[in-house]
Amino acid sequence: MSSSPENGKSNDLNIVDQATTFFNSISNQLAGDQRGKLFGSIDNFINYDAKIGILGMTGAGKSSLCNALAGAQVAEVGMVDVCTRNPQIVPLAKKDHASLTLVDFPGIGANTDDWSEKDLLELYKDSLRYLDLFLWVLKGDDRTYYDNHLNICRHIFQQTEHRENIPVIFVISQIDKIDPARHWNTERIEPSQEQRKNIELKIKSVQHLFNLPRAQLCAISSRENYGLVELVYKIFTSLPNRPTTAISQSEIFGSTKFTTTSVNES
Ligand SMILES: Nc1nc2c(ncn2[C@@H]2O[C@H](COP(=O)(O)OP(=O)(O)OP(=O)(O)O)[C@@H](O)[C@H]2O)c(=O)[nH]1
Ligand SMILES: [Mg+2]
Repeated sequence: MSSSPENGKSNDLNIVDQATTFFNSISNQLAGDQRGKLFGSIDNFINYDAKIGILGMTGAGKSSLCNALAGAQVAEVGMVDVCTRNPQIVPLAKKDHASLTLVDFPGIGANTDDWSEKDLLELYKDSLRYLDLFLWVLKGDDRTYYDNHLNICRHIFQQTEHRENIPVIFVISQIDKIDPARHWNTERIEPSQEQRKNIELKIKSVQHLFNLPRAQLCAISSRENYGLVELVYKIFTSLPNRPTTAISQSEIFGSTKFTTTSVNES
């Protein structure tokens, strides 16, 4: 797994400066007008149709993240059982010469009738051919995933026959549940001081485990709409300058294994 800077726009100081100025001018909550302002600016950052994959173990919060970014219930969320059955295409933003599309993948470990673990790993590996950026989602309040998770993640991203440098952002999700969970500051919609300390410890432990630069990590809560603006900043500054493949979106997503949804803001 390599970091994005060699590959993505993080190398391009103008883009980073521009993004920093832009993001400093907006509030931290991704809501209402803000979403339009943010995604309406994509053509300042890219000039192609970017495809962003959301990958990770089942229950990590991938579909919830899609919904939070889209500001609408575009993806089904499973409260108890495995949920996403097929990769789902979520068009997030579109300008004349640029667009952002999310691909919400079924989670690893799901073992459904639709996908065996082997097929799912193949589906993930195949996505290295066409996705421009990956979000690998890890559940923030999980303690036991590490060994298996790490192996699977490495297995997928060390497919150098497809790609030299793979832009991946590791998203630590559901951080409102990090202990002491009941201390979440509901008024300010942010973690309490005690939670912040534990979130920082979690970030450091994932950073160490996956051997990542801090810039490739983000801590979010989709439920509380927290950390999403920072995540979008990282997405914009990590997307490569050029698309990964010249194959059109309709060709890639035309196959029956993908389902498409449209975003109607709620
Ligand atoms: N408290 C809290 N719960 C969350 C958050 N994000 C997701 N969840 C819950 O976590 C559970 C799983 O969420 P999903 O979004 O369906 O997870 P997934 O990764 O898409 O799961 P699969 O489709 O099975 O791979 C659901 O009960 C969600 O409500 C969050 O930010 N905070
Ligand atoms: Mg899902």
